[in-house]
Amino acid sequence: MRLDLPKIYPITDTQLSRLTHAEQVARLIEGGASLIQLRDKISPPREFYRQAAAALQVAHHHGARLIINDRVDIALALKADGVHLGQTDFPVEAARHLLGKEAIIGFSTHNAEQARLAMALPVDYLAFGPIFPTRSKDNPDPITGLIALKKTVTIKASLPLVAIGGIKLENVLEVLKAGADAVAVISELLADPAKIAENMSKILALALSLPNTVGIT
Ligand code: TZP
Ligand code: MG
Repeated sequence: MRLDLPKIYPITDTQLSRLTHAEQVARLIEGGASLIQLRDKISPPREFYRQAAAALQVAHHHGARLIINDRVDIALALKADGVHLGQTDFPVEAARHLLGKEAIIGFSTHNAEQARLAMALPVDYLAFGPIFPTRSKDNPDPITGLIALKKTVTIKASLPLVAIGGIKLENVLEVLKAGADAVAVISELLADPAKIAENMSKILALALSLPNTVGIT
């Protein structure tokens, strides 16, 4: 069944926010987030596991879903809602085998050809980007821009597509109008930790103001 993605898909970043994953999750949920990805490129696995366990408790207590970036083992051990994998990460077929058919598996793509090839994989959504310049990822792929996004939207057919990279209040509507089903956001939500809930709720309200998004959160 096609995954129904919320319009705004926040991703945590402990370096940027200076908050634990659980604290970020709590504030994002307060702002209306219902699907959140935990991303941690610096903590040792033991620490990421510990923090992910706490974040998952918060998320599930509020009926929100949590996706773990990269670490299939952590997702499996904690019964998280799914994993997000990149082009050179753990193979998505093997992740599906380990996590089962109910798990949400997201897969990063950076050009139309990668998105086309991903159609044959056992994944539930595609990420596509970076759409705009971003400082939240080391060695990002080349910027795709909106034209490549529009082209990819026409070929991806059956899978929901999440646009990522440099998405902010000021450009979220053009990204959604270009055909993205959802947008993933880091810095616009987390750069000011005191305003995480407020910024989440602002960008969600804006995304939901588009006519075809009514009723989908
Ligand atoms: N993958 C492509 S761009 C990106 C990731 C993880 C970072 C997006 O962060 P921001 O701050 O919303 O540009
Ligand atoms: Mg990865």
